[in-house]
Amino acid sequence: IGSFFQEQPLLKNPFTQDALLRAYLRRHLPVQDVESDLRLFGERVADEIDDLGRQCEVDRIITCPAWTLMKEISAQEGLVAAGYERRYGEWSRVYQMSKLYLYAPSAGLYSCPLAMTDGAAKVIESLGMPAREAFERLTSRDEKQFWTSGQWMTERRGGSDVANGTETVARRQEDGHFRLHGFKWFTSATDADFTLTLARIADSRGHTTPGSRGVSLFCAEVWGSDGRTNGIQIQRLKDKLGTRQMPTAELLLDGMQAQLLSAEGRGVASIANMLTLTRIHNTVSAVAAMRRIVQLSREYSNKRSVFGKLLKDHPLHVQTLTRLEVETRGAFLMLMEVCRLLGREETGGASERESHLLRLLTPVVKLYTGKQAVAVVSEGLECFGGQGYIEDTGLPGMLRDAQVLSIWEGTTNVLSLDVLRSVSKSGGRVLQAFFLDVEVRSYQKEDITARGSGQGLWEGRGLSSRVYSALLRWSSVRCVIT
Ligand code: MFK
Ligand code: FAD
Repeated sequence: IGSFFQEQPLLKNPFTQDALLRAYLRRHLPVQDVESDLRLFGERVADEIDDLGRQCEVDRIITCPAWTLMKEISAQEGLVAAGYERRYGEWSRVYQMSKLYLYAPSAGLYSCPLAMTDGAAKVIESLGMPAREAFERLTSRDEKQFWTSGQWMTERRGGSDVANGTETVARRQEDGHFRLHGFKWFTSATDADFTLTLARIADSRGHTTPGSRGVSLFCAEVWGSDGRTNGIQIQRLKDKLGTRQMPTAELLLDGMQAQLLSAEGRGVASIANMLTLTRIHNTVSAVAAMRRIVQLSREYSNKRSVFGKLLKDHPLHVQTLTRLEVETRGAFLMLMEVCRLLGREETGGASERESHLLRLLTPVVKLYTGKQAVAVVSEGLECFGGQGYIEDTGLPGMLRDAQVLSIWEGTTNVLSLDVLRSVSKSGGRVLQAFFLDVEVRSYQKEDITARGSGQGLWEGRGLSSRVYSALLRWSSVRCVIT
């Protein structure tokens, strides 16, 4: 974090500080290697990465050295690779996302390109490896080989309504490749090596098919071997409320050479795998932001003295911290459940019920935590009094960055409609799976209390079924209102 006049809260190892994460892993993934790796990585986050995160600034698309270092760290630490090496079988995603959860709040938004990189790898894998070399680079631990990916979907006429809003046209070349012409309105982490994008294939007369059936999925390298862009003009950098650590640009595609990835006309359905992954990453960032502000607020409460005693000794302040803690714990458990289900599905161990649950819970957890991150971080800033509003502390940026979490990767209402889509496409089976899950859990009287902090204050009991019901009810209410 930044600088304080008061005695400053210290960012300590976020892994050793996180009793819930440690308890969760001890229970579900009790592997010494994982514990040691996350402990070491937590030290690296506190001692090295957090400082780099604050240095990340951009000017045009010249990124700072810290941004480049973040890319190297991401490869070295296997922040994407871990999801595909599957070293811990069905728990590999839990491991990978635990690591990203430690990383995200210190990473100067490098979590964004990693989310898209993971999503691109997932799409390539799910389509049977039509771009094997790219897949190997996207999932590499070698910093010289490692590529990041963009996700260029949004155009001026539509970010939510991609199927109707896509105007980019793809012209087939004699060698089987395509040249893309169009305008991409929002492209984040635009310094990426590679990208997935959508376009309409023109027939020999230059005509395209409207609507979803006309949209196909492409991949492309962003830079040529001469260091110049691949038929791309950077039109403008967005002047944003937050996420200022990374470039978000408007791009003119002026003959970008691209490879068709999906079947023709299956672009929207094919990119859905990317959306599943990036929405889970979004949730990681949301919950991690909540955890970080709670950790810092709690630390500060041991240091700031008001009305003759430390903040931690004022019951009303402790009540505020406790509410934030409970909210964060609920969100964390929901996130981990989704990661667990993803890991099971990817390793072939998921039952039909679990696949339905994954489909249903992914939009629910993204939309819910996107909103909660803003509320929790905002309340967290207040725990620092006036200092929470002062840029020197590094805290206001957390609130600005949280605000995007409910907008990108699908707004709250669009995701509420995605919940309805999952219900209708499955003939209601996602809901049956959900209620069965709740029933099974209440029979088992599963106690998800995580102990270990040594203070009863921080315990949260039996949240799972209540959190699930609340999230679903909340989402359904929004759908009905919509
Ligand atoms: C820090 C962490 C995160 C950082 C990443 C940040 C950087 C990137 C920021 C971005 O914002 S990238 C852009 C993100 N854009 C969106 O999220 C788009 C929001 N819009 C939607 O989600 C719409 O629902 C969508 C465009 C996906 C579909 O709208 P349609 O055209 O009304 O969909 P339709 O016709 O119902 O479905 C088309 C097909 O897709 C269907 O398959 P079939 O053709 O086989 O029937 C659907 O089942 C399938 N589909 C749609 N959503 C799906 C899905 N399949 C699985 N899962 C889903 N969620
Ligand atoms: P609109 O679709 O116009 O939405 C406007 C409002 O209408 C919203 O409140 C929405 O909830 C509501 N709405 C839309 N449809 C419905 C409906 N059917 N029913 C009810 N309400 C509805 N995109 C990329 O492709 N790649 C990127 O890298 C990228 N990076 C981004 C970075 C930042 C910082 C930001 C802010 C955005 C980024 N985006 C990116 C774009 C982002 O994904 C879109 O802005 C988002 O999906 C919303 O689309 P839109 O802006 O067209 O809003």
